[in-house]
Amino acid sequence: MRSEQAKPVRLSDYRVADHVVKTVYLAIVLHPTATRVTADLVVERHPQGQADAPLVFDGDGLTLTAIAVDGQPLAPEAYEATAERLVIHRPPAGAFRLRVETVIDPQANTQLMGLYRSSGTWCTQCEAEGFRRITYFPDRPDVLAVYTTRIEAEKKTAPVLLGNGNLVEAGDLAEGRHYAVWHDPHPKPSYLFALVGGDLAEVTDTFTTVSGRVVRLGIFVEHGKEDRCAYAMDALKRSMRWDEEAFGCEYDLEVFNLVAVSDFNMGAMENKGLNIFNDKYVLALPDTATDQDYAAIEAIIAHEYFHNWTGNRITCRDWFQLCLKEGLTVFRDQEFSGDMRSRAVKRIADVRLLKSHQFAEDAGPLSHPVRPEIYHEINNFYTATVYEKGAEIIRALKVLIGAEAFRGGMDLYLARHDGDAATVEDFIACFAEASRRDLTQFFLWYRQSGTPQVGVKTRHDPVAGTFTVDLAQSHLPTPGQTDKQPMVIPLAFGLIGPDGAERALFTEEGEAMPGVIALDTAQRSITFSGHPTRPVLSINRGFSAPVVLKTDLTAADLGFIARHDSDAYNRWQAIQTLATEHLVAASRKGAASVENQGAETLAEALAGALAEAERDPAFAAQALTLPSESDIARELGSDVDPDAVFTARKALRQAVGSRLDAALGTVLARFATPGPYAPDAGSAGRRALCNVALDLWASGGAADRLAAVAARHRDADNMTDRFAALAVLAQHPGAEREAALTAFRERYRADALILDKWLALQAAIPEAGTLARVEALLADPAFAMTNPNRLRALVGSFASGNQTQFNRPDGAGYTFLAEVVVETDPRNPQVAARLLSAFRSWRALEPGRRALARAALEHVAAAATLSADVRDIVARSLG
Ligand code: B3K
Ligand code: ZN
Repeated sequence: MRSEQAKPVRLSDYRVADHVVKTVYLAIVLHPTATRVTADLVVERHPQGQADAPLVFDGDGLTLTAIAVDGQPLAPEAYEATAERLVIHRPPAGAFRLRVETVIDPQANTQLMGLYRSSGTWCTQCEAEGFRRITYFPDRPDVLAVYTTRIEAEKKTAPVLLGNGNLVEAGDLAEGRHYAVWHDPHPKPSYLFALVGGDLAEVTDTFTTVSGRVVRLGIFVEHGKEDRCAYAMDALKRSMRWDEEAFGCEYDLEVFNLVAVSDFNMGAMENKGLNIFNDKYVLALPDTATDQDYAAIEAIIAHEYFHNWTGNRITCRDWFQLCLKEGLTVFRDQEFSGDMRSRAVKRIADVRLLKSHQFAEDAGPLSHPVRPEIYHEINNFYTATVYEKGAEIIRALKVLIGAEAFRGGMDLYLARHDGDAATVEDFIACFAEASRRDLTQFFLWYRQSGTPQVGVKTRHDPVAGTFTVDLAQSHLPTPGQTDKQPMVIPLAFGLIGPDGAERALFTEEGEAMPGVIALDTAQRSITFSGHPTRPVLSINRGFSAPVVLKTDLTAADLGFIARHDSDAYNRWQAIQTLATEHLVAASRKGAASVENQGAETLAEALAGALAEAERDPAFAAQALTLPSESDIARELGSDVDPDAVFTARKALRQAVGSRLDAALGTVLARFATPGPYAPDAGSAGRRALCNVALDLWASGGAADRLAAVAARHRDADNMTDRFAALAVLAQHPGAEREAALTAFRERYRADALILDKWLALQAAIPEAGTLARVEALLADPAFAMTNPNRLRALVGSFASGNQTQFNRPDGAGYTFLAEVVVETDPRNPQVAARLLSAFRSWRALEPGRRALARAALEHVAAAATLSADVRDIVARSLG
């Protein structure tokens, strides 16, 4: 625990390691408090490293018990070993064998980095810098070695012993002990190392790869949870097939194991051949998981699996290149889910997430480039920007160069860099080559932070029959970046005639034009010919570029797009824009009337979406979901009053609900899913539509509706419907709500993951009593301060999911979060830092709340000791 801000790491300082490790033999004797780790390493000087350099390996909290070079114990003056570093002053010039022995205490490891215990199971998390908490090592992603791991443990406590790669040997030992040896033939960086030891149940299956190799698949879970693994296994097999078909990526080991643990700092981890998961993203049964949970399981199983190529076979040269594996792998998992489900609906869900998380991050003090150039703590860069914007850039690249050149670039990248620790430059060079284009300007997407703004104006000349689109891009300053250059922004677009039909695109000179404008200058005008009548411009179709659009489209144009656009994404966006414009105006005025023209058009558009629900219920559900309070706050940009936003949104929900009352009632009856629960996208879409309709129907109607919602809650035969009805009840204070919450708690008392939903829901109630409720829940046996899932469910939902109560005008929400962060930090800095980033939009608040938020951040900054993680977030937030 360091209190001072440590020296930053800079991309420009990159140089190769002086000493690299070629092979690793790790012998690990598992013990709750004194696990012995013997590392036998083959070490070499890097040909480009500094000659005569001492050997310097990383450590973190380590105790050295023995050290030998080429079989000879080292004299004490020949080396120096601290908790944080191992230095051998004069290592041999040629290759040599180094043996290092350390003893570590997994039980005391509350950071959940390195080797730790979760419900008695030994497991590891090494990305980004956790391997150095197991043994001294050049713990950086550009040192690739072949690993063999021998794990030994008491057979009773750890009958299951798992490592990376293939099992090569296993057997019994004296005194009730046993061992297993795993060998991974693929050279890998230390962050992909993993082991697991514990008493777990196994669910098995097999997968035959495209070339006919049979891979043994295993999912390991707590005993009694075996029946909750079927969906994860199915998702895994579909992922394996899809990656062969879509990207030509075949699996490369004899086994693929996946372990679910209940204490985990994030979603999951792509360790080679041994993915470790937060159990939340593995376990699912109709009665325990919602449709959203099923979709998240499918996406995360796929994501980690896809890392086998984009991340593991080709890894990152340094942590600045994190988006090289994360952005690309998110793009791949999005494409996978799009193929498994509805493409348009998946795209809408992804853009919602991008805007709510990444746009918000990019508009505040934590904004950073997709490829940062400086960091104090790398764990704080696993952000929406690196992941989600990183994926958007790749999608934009595909729009810019076309699907064929994109696939050519991917093929080239996978072939050329297999086995490498690569850079973003290496990646983009493959696409430049495949598309024969200069992508220098495109690279600015990786270097410039902030969300570009694109202004769009249109002019119609009925006499000349021309239609002109004037485009302008602008870039707001972001931390450390004041002057920005114009970027290349690929905008997919189309022109729609008054009959609703797509018009052919011709330039003024009469030449055919493609449906993509690459806006690569600050301003640009394009004139189209052949338009005696005014067409309507549909631009940034499919959200082809991650920008904020400001168009001069009228409410009537938006209503027209909502009805006629061939691009489903823009049909949805048009409705959202209408709703957002109304809500922004209502939040500013403090008025919530829906009497202006835009509101009328919005109501018609929503009615239209509802009338079309038959064709695509999931799309209708998205259309009926109004922008969130944080979406509205982001649009407001400054002087945000969360109470005014809430009031405006609530009024609109009520108005929509009462206006569409009859249609909503029909939907509820008509789209009920018949028969037993199935998690497929079609059934999930029907449920989503019913549940958003239920919310509006209850908001718009009389109070006696709640009894009907409560009955729906009670009678539901699956978690999706049961929880959705509970969420509606949660919005309405009264006896129904409290009774339902109590019954839910009782019904699922033994199921921590379900009680997380119960905690999260209560933390999000938009009422003045919520903070007291959250504080009381801290003492509920369902909650545990030490478990990241519980903390995220209760405190994370309150801070990030409850705009009015976290931002209480008296500042008590801020004080509460600051205190939880200070309390959590010594135990788990990563989770504490993540919770603290709920302050990311504090500067956009109205002055009173802004001052209180600043005071809470300063309170954190003043804590006696802070981790590097929290210190970094607090420093940048106040910065
Ligand atoms: N690569 C991991 C994230 C590791 C986070 C370390 N703080 C999961 C993923 O993105 O697939
Ligand atoms: Zn990832």
